[in-house]
Amino acid sequence: ETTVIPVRERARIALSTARRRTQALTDCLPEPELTAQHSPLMSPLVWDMAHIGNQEELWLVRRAGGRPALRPDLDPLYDAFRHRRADRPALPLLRPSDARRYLAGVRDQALDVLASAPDPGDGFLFGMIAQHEQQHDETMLATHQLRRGAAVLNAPPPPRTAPATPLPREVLVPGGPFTMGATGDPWALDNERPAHPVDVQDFWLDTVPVTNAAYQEFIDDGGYDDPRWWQPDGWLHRKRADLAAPAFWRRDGSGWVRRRFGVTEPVPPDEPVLHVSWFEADAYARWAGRRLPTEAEWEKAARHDPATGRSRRYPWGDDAPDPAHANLGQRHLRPAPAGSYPAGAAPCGARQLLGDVWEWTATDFTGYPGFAAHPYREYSQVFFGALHKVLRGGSFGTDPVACRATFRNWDFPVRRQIFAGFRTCRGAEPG
Ligand code: AVJ
Ligand code: FE
Repeated sequence: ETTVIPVRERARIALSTARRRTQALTDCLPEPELTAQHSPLMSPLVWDMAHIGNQEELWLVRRAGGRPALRPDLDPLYDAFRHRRADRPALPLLRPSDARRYLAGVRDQALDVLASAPDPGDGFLFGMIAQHEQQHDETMLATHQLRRGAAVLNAPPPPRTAPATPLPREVLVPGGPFTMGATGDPWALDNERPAHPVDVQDFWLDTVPVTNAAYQEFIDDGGYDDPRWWQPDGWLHRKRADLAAPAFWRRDGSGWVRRRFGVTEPVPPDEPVLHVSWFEADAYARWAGRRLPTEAEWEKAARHDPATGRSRRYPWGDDAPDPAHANLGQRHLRPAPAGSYPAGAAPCGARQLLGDVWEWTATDFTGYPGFAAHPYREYSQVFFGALHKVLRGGSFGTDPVACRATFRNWDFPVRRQIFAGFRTCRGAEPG
């Protein structure tokens, strides 16, 4: 049974949910921590705050509402293409109190536009802006992970729903065509479109993401010191960056500890590995005699229903995610043990495809056949090409509004500050 929420209501809820999260991530820090740059990879949090407001002003107040600009003077400061992240602290940015006032003023107008629109249609621009704010909220959560100093965020651990008896190591995803890309999801973004058929061969996919324990075997086996496992670029990067373990890990006697949101703790063996680059994921897979799934393989595993031939919206069906399906929405500040969330399993039997950790795929980020930028080239199109690898599935830091089996994320193959892990696969012998 599904309840149909009217578009206006759905948009209002999505916007206010995002705003509560933005506030939770910024109200917990004193002003100097909001204006500081915690890592050259990240903007100061106060830049994310006003950038969220500026995008909302551009797309909801000016574009959707046709209303005059509130603060046109802010456009160049908060244009992500104008200044690199490392240069942003030196800009004459709004102070935190002014950024909060700006966010609130824009929101008042945006909600008024929503309420007074003669016909909200499918509410795409409102959905896009709610997703944009939530994407920055995940980025701000990564900034929290990078910052030094005592913990300020707190959340309960995920519930223990991992099975007592071990799951099969891998599941078979049957070959044949399936529909890739958004099918009837009005808030799907431009890079998820258009839906198109893709043929995928039979393959065996890890039932769960690669765990810390499995990843430690790669470390213990000298995986970081053996160029056989690494792509040439990856090996160069491994040398130059002196990689020896996932980010935030440190040796402690005979074992490992990790820093997680300001707390140092033993690395939990049964959790999906987190904060590894694409190069590390790719090297692990080769060491294991396997490979990363392509993006199409990942999506087929996550949504193809062999019983009906249909592509689902989520691994478990079309119903919106609830807390039993997946570890999403910053309810917990860590992945759940591998094998958790039986209610979120895909038809092929794979678990935790959505939530917990983003999963690196083998595929470069490109447009689907017939791609059309919408509503602006700078969301996706300018990132197409061999420089970025696709990630799928969302993490514990991803809000459900910005997570579905078609959602595509991307990053450079060296990046580790995002909440990324991976799973591996291998081809199946035909017959
Ligand atoms: C889709 C996460 C790669 O953060 O660069 C935010 C999302 N785009 N503002 C990013 C985004 C514009 C984007 N990612
Ligand atoms: Fe942005």
